Amino acid sequence: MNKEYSNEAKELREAFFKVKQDINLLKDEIISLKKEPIEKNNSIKKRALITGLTGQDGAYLAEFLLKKGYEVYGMHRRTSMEIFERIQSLRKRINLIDGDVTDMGSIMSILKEVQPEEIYNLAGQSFVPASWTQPISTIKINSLGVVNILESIRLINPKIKFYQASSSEMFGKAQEFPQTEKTPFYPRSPYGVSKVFGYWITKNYRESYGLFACNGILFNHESPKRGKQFVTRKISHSVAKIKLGYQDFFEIGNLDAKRDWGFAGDYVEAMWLMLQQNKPEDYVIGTGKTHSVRDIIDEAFRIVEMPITWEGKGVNEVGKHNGKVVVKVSSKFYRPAEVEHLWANPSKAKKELGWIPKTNFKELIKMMVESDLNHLKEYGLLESDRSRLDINNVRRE
Ligand code: G4F
Repeated sequence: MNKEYSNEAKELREAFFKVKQDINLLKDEIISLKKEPIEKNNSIKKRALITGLTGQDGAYLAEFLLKKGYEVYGMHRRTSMEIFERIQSLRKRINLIDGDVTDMGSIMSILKEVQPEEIYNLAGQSFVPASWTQPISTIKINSLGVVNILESIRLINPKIKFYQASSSEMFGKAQEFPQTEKTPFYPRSPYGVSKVFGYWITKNYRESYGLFACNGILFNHESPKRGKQFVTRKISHSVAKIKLGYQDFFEIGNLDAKRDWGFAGDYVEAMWLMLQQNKPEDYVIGTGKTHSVRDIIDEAFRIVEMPITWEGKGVNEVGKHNGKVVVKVSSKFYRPAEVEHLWANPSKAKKELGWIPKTNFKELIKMMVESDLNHLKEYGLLESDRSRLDINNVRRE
């Protein structure tokens, strides 16, 4: 594990692991097809368009809709480096289309060409801290992107059903606990503000033009496919690296922020259910339970049998295992304005959609930590992982 490699050897090793990864993904695809055959559906295949296909939710939703027998079209923004990691095993079954929600012309052409019955708008700048450094582009994608799609639907085919990925970040400095569809919004970041616009314009097009347009107000939803900058995955990946000796400690921000954390795989079903109702409505989707960032860290270390204790206060607080520091608080990860506590009341979704989350908090963290452990054991710490790390924090391989 702790070996030095020449550049050539490093490249060969990466290429070898890439091939190994592709073979495993193919195996997974065959297993999943055997285990869960496409539901028999005698009617003509429904066609769905997903924007933001390459993100965590896009990947789970595409998989879900394929199992339901849909023809799935995935819109993605062309970048110099194509990122299809999360949908690798589904790629052959999805129709990929280049498009950009900030460019209305591109959406109109796609709607004409694909003629979808349902559109799931999952495209977005979803990392809250980035919305302070890039507020304008966040608003272009998260706010103007929504009205571009709604206008395209109105002009091309107002019968298309539309799902908008709204967010619990809109509640921000929450005005009541737990939060329902009626709780007033108080966003605390440019991200939250951009999502409030997306929410209202969706509701407005429903009320103005009779579009079948729904807001799913999703609370935090996580999985092994979550980006490593989000706190749950940052913790699961860091704890797995510490357990395997790749890293000594990791740094974290506000330990006491509380969220209602659920499993993304469960939440995509709720998105689909919203578009299958007789009437378009908005729904809060969450588990109804909250945990702090500290709870996630405690649980993740418990899973790898390295229980920790906490010492100190504020930015001087540390988490120790057997007297050795494994977690350090750093103000670097504090936000200009924090959302301290979000807690969902998903009763309406339960009553009207018949939706309930299947995965609890402990199962979610276990799934994420085990996935990171298994991946690291199989492929080691790849250069692609290393480039995203704080190098001072990592022991050389
Ligand atoms: O994992 P987070 O970055 O997610 P956040 O900001 O709650 O947003 C996520 O959920 C929203 C739904 O409510 C989505 F709309 C949004 O797109 C995204 O998916 O941070 C969660 C909490 C925050 O309070 C943050 O301050 O964890 C706290 N935190 C503490 N230390 C940290 C860290 N967050 C990150 N990302 N990194 C840290 O080191």
